[in-house]
Amino acid sequence: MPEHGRITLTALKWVPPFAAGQVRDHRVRWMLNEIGWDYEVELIDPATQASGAYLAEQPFGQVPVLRETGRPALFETGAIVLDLAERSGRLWPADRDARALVRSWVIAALNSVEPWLSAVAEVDFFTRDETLRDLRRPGAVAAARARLGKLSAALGDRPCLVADEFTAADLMMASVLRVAGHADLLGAHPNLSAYRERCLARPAFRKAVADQCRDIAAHGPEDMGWDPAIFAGTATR
Ligand SMILES: N[C@@H](CCC(=O)N[C@@H](CS)C(=O)NCC(=O)O)C(=O)O
Repeated sequence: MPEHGRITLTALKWVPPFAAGQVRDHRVRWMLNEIGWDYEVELIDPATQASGAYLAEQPFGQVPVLRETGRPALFETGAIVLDLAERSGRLWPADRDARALVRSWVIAALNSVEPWLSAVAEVDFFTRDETLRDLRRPGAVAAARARLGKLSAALGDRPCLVADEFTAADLMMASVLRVAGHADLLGAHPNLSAYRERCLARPAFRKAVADQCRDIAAHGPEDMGWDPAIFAGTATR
């Protein structure tokens, strides 16, 4: 029996340059690269995202979806990464209690850390009104820094979040710690910065981001059905 069926991952055909390398399918690419399972990528556009067939796989029309022959299509990066870890036994501790902690940390990354960092990114990248931005930014940054302070204390001087080995928990947390990476939110916590850099130095991560950026660079806003004038001066090719 082969270890897995034929795998296809969905990703966006194009995003503006600030988002290239950040789109969440990189997490699943990273995990698949760590495991060494082959996969194909289907690049999609808003028309596909809005189609009934895609919404039946991903109720919110987002990427990524992981399709595998003989299995239901999976969505939500946390669920996909945990599923791949469990099935492959990679980035997945042998000890049952350690595995329970990996689940806790994957969910903590997505539920207790990412929203605070996303709030800063949301202000910086998507709030056009300068007055509103100036009003909201200090609070968002302070809240993110407070949350990262707690994470820094929890990590302490350990190399990884669970069991002193790189697990799916570290993959997800390091990916989350890239959100709002432009804002130097980790500056006050050298242990967190070093942790993030250690995790992101892994070849499987570098390949995931390089592959995503290559796919995006091969397309433009017109491939998403968007007016290129809106993105004038930002095209990546
Ligand atoms: N919670 C979801 C979030 C997925 C998500 O936000 N995907 C974004 C790209 S990073 C997306 O598809 N955005 C396009 C859209 O919402 O139309 C997950 O972790 O899989």
